[in-house]
Amino acid sequence: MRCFWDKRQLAHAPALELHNGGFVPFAESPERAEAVLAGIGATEAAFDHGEAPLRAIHSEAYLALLWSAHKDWRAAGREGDAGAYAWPVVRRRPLDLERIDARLGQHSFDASSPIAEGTWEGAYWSAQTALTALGAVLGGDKVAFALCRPPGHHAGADYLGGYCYLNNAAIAAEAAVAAGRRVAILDIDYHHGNGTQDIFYARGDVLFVSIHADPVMDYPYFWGHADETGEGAGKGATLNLPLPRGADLAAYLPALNTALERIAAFAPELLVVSYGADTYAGDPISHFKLETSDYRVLGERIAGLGLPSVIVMEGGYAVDALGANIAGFLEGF
Ligand code: Q9C
Ligand code: ZN
Repeated sequence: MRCFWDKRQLAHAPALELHNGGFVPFAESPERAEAVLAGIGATEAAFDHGEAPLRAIHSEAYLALLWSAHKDWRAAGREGDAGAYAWPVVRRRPLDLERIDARLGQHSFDASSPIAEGTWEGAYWSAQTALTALGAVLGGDKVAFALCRPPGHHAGADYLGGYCYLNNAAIAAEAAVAAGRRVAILDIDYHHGNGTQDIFYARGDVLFVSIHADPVMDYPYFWGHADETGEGAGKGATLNLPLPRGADLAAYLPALNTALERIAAFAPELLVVSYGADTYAGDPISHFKLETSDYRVLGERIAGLGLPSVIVMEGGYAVDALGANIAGFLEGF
């Protein structure tokens, strides 16, 4: 399988995140990418597709903020990484505010996704890596892997969160639609892919299916409940399959079968897989019980759809096991 990666993604390296009442080392570290590279072997560099595919998903105001936030933060006399501390949850108005703190609040849904000096560069090349993997599949490869970090599935059209800034999977999916393909997205990260869901929620032309920790118990809490099924033209084109904490392979496979049946019924021409290995039993921030050998099974089952597929990396924070957990999935696929 062709694997794509761009070392400019390493430029994104926030120092700390707010976690359970204190600041701890940022879990979505550059070392994650190094671990995956050691696990999967040779990679090909990303090709620059420019900003147009990013603008097809994200708003101008949001992209402008991502691009300038760290500079604006410094200009305001701040040290450390940029991040919001006030959010317009109660009083939402389309205000055109300039203050960096206001703009960060308008475009964030959590406080654990700092914007560091290299965040734009890292996120930009993460998205370009997904687009390059898509290009390989559009060019005739049956499957390609995009080693993307920062990840993307929590990022919406105009908001960041969950270590995500640009929604790599959505950007690739929309580029595939623009290339004339009927597209389904399968999200198997531990966490619900709220950003991807939001982006396609009112659209019937892209199917979004997610298996994740029940948001009654786990982040991102406010999305991913089973009764979220899409709206308007998108009614029925979102399927959420939440699982309880502690789910092992035996608990996971029935949900995967349901997901695959729905995808097959949608009859897509291309599949985007948001693959997070934070379903691993040893993951430090998650609560499923999949083992390294299980990822080969997941890869085999999803490949059984027989669809041209772009696999986009999302989470996975057990760095020592991450290389094997990604490589096993790709080998199974
Ligand atoms: N105390 C991805 O896997 N932190 N993002 C939760 C709970 C955010 C995970 C903190 C987890 C985001 C792509
Ligand atoms: Zn996750």
